[in-house]
Amino acid sequence: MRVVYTPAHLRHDPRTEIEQSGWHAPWEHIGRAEAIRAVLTADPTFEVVEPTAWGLDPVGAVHERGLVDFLAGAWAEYQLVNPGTSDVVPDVFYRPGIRRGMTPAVEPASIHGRLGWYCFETTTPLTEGTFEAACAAVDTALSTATIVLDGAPSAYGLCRPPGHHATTANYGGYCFFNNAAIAAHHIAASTGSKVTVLDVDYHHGNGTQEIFYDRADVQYVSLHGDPVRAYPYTIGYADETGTGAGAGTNLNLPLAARTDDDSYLDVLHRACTAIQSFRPDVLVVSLGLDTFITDPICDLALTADGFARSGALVGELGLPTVVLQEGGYDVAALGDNVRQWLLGLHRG
Ligand code: OKP
Ligand code: ZN
Repeated sequence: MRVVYTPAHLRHDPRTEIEQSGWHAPWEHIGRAEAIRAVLTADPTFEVVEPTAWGLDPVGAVHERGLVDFLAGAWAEYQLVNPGTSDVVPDVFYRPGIRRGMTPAVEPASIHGRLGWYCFETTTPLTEGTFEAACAAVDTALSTATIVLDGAPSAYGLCRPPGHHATTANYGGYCFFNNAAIAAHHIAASTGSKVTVLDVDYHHGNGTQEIFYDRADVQYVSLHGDPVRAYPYTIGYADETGTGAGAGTNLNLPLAARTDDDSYLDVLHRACTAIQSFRPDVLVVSLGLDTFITDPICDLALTADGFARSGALVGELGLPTVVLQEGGYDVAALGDNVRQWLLGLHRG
């Protein structure tokens, strides 16, 4: 199986994460992707290849122009007013309530206002090379999709930074551009086929859901920690099923804390049944391993065997499958967990 990887991810190198009223070393860091690469490189089942460059057109097909332009220039613009800063985060967020009863706000002129206009939370710093790394993650996703469109049964893109929290117009949740959504849209638009995005990251992929919520040609199916207790809290509920032409094409399957392999596989089976009813031509998997039993920021209880069984169940769908990396924060286990999932897919 081909693995698409580029060292360009190293350019997104945050030092801090502001979370739960404190700050600490970031959970999402360069060591995650390097750990996965090390494990896959050591297994002859996998062949590591570099992505090709796609430019910004496929990004602009999914994201608002304003977000793309902002991310392209924000770090340099911020340095002009706050020289020497390394992790750039907003200190103000735009909330519609602040102008209740008035005309809606327009994008502010100030870099400080623009940070809070485009970013929705505090854990996603911009660093000097973040934009280049985010573009390389998109290149990785599109190159992985191309391997599958060219006939491989499956391929894996080691995307970093991850993508599924990035919406049409906003970034956050460690995500800048929505790699999986850009790949899914590219596949659907360039081939005229139907695509399912199956999101197995612990966190609900609010960005992917939002991007495809009114579309009939892309189904979104997600298993995730119930937003009653889990990030992103305000989206990811079971009654969110799609709108307009996309009515019925969104399926959220929220999970209880400590969900184990067997209960998880039951829910994944339901997800697969819904995918079969949609009859997609291609499957894109947002692969997060933060459902692991010892993940430091999540509360499910999957094991390596659960990942192998999950991959195999998805493989039994028999669909051309583009697997793209999202989360997973137990770095000591992350590489082998990815490997187990992919070997399961390969077998299934
Ligand atoms: C990215 B991915 C909760 C704070 C959550 C952001 C989590 C982003 C996860 N204490 N901070 O879906 O793995
Ligand atoms: Zn996650």
